[in-house]
Amino acid sequence: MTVKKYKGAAGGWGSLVSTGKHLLHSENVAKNVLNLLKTNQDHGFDCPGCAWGEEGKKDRFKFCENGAKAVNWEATSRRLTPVFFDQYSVSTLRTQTDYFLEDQGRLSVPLMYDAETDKYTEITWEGAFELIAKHLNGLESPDQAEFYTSGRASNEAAFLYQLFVRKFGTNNFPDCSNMCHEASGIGLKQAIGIGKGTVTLNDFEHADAIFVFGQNPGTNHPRMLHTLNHAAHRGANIVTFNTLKERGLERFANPQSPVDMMFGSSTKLTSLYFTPNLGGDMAAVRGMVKVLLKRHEQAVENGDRVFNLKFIEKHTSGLEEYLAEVKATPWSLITEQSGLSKDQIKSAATVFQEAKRVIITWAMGITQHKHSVATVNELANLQLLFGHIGKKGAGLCPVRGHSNVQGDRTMGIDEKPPQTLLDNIENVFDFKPPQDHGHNAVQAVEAMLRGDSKVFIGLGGNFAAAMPDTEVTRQAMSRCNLTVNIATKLNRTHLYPGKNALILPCLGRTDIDLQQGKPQKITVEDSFSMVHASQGVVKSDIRKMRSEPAIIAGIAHATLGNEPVDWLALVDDYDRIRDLISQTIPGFTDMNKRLANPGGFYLGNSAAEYKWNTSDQKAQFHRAPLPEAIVPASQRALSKNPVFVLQTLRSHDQYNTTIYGFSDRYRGLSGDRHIVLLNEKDISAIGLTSGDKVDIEALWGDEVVRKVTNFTVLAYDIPMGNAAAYYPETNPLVALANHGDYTFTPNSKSIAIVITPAHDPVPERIV
Ligand SMILES: Nc1nc2c(c(=O)[nH]1)N[C@H]1C(S)=C(S)[C@@H](COP(=O)(O)OP(=O)(O)OC[C@H]3O[C@@H](n4cnc5c(=O)[nH]c(N)nc54)[C@H](O)[C@@H]3O)O[C@H]1N2
Ligand SMILES: Nc1nc2c(c(=O)[nH]1)N[C@H]1C(S)=C(S)[C@@H](COP(=O)(O)OP(=O)(O)OC[C@H]3O[C@@H](n4cnc5c(=O)[nH]c(N)nc54)[C@H](O)[C@@H]3O)O[C@H]1N2
Ligand SMILES: [Mo]
Repeated sequence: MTVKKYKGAAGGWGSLVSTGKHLLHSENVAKNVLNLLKTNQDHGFDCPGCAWGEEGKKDRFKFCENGAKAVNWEATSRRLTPVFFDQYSVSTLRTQTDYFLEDQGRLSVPLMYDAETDKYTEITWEGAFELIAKHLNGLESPDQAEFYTSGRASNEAAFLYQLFVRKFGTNNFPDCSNMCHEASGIGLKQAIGIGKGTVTLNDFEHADAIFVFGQNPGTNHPRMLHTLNHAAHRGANIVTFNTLKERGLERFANPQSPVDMMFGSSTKLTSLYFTPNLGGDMAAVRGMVKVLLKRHEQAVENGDRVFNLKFIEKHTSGLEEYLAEVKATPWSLITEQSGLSKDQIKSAATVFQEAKRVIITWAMGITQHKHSVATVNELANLQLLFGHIGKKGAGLCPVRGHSNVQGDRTMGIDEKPPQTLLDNIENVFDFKPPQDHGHNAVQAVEAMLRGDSKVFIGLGGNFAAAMPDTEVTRQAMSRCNLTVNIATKLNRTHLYPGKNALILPCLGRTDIDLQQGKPQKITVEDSFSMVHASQGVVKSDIRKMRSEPAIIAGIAHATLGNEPVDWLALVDDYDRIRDLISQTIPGFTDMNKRLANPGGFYLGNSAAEYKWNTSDQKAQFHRAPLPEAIVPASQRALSKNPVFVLQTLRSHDQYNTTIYGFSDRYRGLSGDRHIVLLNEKDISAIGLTSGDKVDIEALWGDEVVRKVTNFTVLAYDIPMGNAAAYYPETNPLVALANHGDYTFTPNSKSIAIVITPAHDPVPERIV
């Protein structure tokens, strides 16, 4: 384990060197150079990394360092064959790291679990489909099955999947969005009538100020740094709220700029950087509004104004009640909860007030708390006061995670489907889809645990590692009669099989997808509601892999026959799937034709056109009191030791549960992921020294002990009382019931913990 402060800018040579290393590790260098040149290009594939959008410019390179990692990781030449499972039983594989599991290469044949030998062996595709059909058709009710989706699935795959599952008879669609941006969807729908961001990439070129909340784009959306870089060069103010001083938000050297690369120059991105307490953003924004309200009232006395009264009058409701709430919020609570001083909050308010056009972006630092919906509402409130929605250069921008997580929802991967979707399905396919809400991810685990749900099917992802309360989630999976995972790489979830289990190997974004000898394209939707095509270009060794649409069609055909569609014929030509999407999903008319447009097409955004699809057809101010405390007194009282608030986050060398390596370059950390970052003063206050081994125990208040052991505590620039550690290693600390209000999203960014010297400081684990 080494700690060394990273002094350089984000990007620059460090990014190039890292990209080269991962290129070599793929053992597929020549082909992957071609792959990288096709990343995010017209007639190429959409980067399987994040959901940031494409700039229209004809850049030769449209990938970033972490996009390159994702491409190299998928397009490796290594193949995982049945021979591997001759060597390893599932129990032995459980002792291996996540890195080891995925590093074995691409899954290449369908596999079935044999409980007697505790090994996976090869099965035919037809055998696999029949087994699934037998289990599904044998259930007493379709609601006894769970159909998970991770956000890499294409629109075509997602559409087929939801059609199959609804015809089968359930809305049980737990998905990765349930753990991710659920609060953004719910909060924005309440406020502005649509659960998506209101800006396009072009808006960033016109904003005077960009406020970035709870997001680490240098690692998780690196192409956003280019956008921020342009904005900073234009003189726009970038204001950051992040509990950690993230290097990527401070300084950026553009690897595509010859000047930056030759002369080592870089750009200062953030002009004002605030480090609030975890969960303190709602308080900070409330404070900003309090400052602005006072200024507004003073201005009004002088016949002037600060708020955009014309916009408020014409487009909004609920102002009075909201402002009453703001007045009732005491400064003492605002400064205590945010950890920011009144002066700091005032300075943020001033930048906001002086900007004519403001964009607010956010990610998991906002959405993974108990009060996340209220916080998203608060961000919307601030924008509404100034009319910063619908005009050029202004708006709300939840930056999505998985590259097609937004598209999957649009296609109907939704346990609470809108009535219009259900009605459209009924009209087009002539059957009545189930009307009751289905299970989200937390409810799915609960149902499997109770034994109510007996079949789990995962379209991508790593459910058992991504979900909280690791032991409980794994038990839930093991109790199923059948678990099925459609995947590119072996992962932890596959090692917690039900009584029967299948792993079905699928093609990824970088692979050429041939159906009836004809290459197929798929489509995705980015954070800016742009839909575009994606197509693998470099020939790879696909063995027995099948495409996701083909696998779903195979399952559907075996389970339902040709009802309500000829599944297998649809897959012969994906244009046919898109024709059905055009008929069923609003905004997709003439999809096949419109895809011909380079860069794809824009779905539009009702709020950006001043159409508010809310209960009163107005944009709504929502009022909510600040939470009493981020860790309630009752929880603090569970221990005599000092209680810290822990966030679980991503390193620079991972994609969610996929671990590419052990270097968190911009944070200057490398070697081991079992670490916890604390303020130096906090470390001495609990009688420890940086580098000591510790155990971390969560305080929740039920009987269960939730603990991870033998972590290294490290002194770090982090506000006192706050802690940070990596996901998924710390997922065992989050109780399943510890989730957001209305969202059921695990509170992965505010876990109450105590830290004690390691009870058994034996380094028993392999890295
Ligand atoms: N390379 C790479 N790219 C990815 C991913 C990946 O794992 N690797 N994951 C993808 C996915 S699915 C998602 S959802 C996104 C995630 O993108 P992010 O949301 O950027 O991911 P996290 O690592 O969870 O980082 C949370 C950031 O918010 C800060 N933060 C945490 N809590 C708070 C808080 O309460 N207040 C404030 N102000 N700040 C806080 C943390 O310090 C950290 O900088 O990235 C996507 N892109
Ligand atoms: N503690 C904590 N927990 C968290 C989070 C956190 O910040 N803290 N973040 C949450 C968030 S934001 C999210 S989105 C979830 C992520 O949860 P998931 O989406 O379930 O997890 P991933 O790690 O992205 O899934 C990786 C696996 O997907 C498979 N895969 C990769 N590409 C493809 C493909 O093209 N097709 C198919 N079928 N499979 C593919 C590979 O087998 C790989 O092992 O985790 C959540 N969990
Ligand atoms: Mo996510």
